[in-house]
Amino acid sequence: MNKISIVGAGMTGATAAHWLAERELADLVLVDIVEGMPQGKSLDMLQAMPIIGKDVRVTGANEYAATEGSDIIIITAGLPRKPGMSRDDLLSANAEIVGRAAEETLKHSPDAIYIVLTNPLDTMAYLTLKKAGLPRQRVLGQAGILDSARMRAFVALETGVSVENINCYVLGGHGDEMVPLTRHSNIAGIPLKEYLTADKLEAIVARTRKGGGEIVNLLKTGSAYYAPSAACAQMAEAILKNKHLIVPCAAYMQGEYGLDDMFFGVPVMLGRDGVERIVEYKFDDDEQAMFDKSAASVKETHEALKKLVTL
Ligand code: TXD
Repeated sequence: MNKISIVGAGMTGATAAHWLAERELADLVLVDIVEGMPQGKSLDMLQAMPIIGKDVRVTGANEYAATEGSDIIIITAGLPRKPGMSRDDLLSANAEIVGRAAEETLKHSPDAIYIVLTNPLDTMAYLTLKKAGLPRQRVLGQAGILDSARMRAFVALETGVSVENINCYVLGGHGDEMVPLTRHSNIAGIPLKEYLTADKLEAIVARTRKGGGEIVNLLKTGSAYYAPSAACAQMAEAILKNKHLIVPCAAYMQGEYGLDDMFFGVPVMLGRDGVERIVEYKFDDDEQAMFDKSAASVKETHEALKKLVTL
């Protein structure tokens, strides 16, 4: 059986475990600093397995030793946003937490592939890669599947067509400057622009960009977790089943799209080795301008990180 360890057993981490257990992909370990909480949640989840008929062992711990020999490490430890906060406001607190999680887990699982969720996402993935000194194949950030799913859900609400027929691609950094590619998005192969008026499409794009903030404002005490953790489970499945699935993920750029030494949301082919390939779209001028703006914003957060920690 494969093994997946999740560092941070809060809303996103525990819900990721839930989705992963449903997929019967791997034994699961939840790690958190709160005493008893990961143990309690995992025991509860373990007791759900006979009911849903999945042979998955779920354990909880406060120590990293429990993550020994993991195939995948998911990092969701850290603070979430509260109303009025941007993802970048979380930088200094989360950098310390994620840096330590990356270093400690690597000691016990030298071959693991990392999926990072903690915000500010692109920069926390960058930190993980640098702190752990890993090749780029083995570090991914989750953002693009979620941002694209938000757009898909809004298009489904507007058109009444099955979510399965709706293909949307949102690239770029995981922030308000993200890049929804309406020209590449379609419903069963028909361009979105033929289904929706320009106004409707624009409203969907705007709601997608602020999709996370809309939920933060409703919840008031935290941020979204069902959809982010479902996205994370999809990535883990693509890796463990060696699916060669192309999905938007944050990956380390080495010249692709003209970007270097930074994480950014691009279409990535996922397989057993992690990042197998980065797919390059051809952009028109407007798309390129959005892409550049988003990249500049992510670069800025990377630079802020470098002032805080030695990488
Ligand atoms: O799509 C995405 N990338 C995201 C990102 C979508 C949802 C949430 N996203 C980010 O993940 C969010 O902005 C936060 O930075 C993290 C965690 O969000 P979550 O909503 O799960 O926050 P919680 O419920 O507060 O859980 C965080 C847990 C909590 O149980 C803490 O005790 C724990 O992290 N924590 C730690 N665990 C282990 N080790 C350390 N040092 C630690 N510090 C805090």
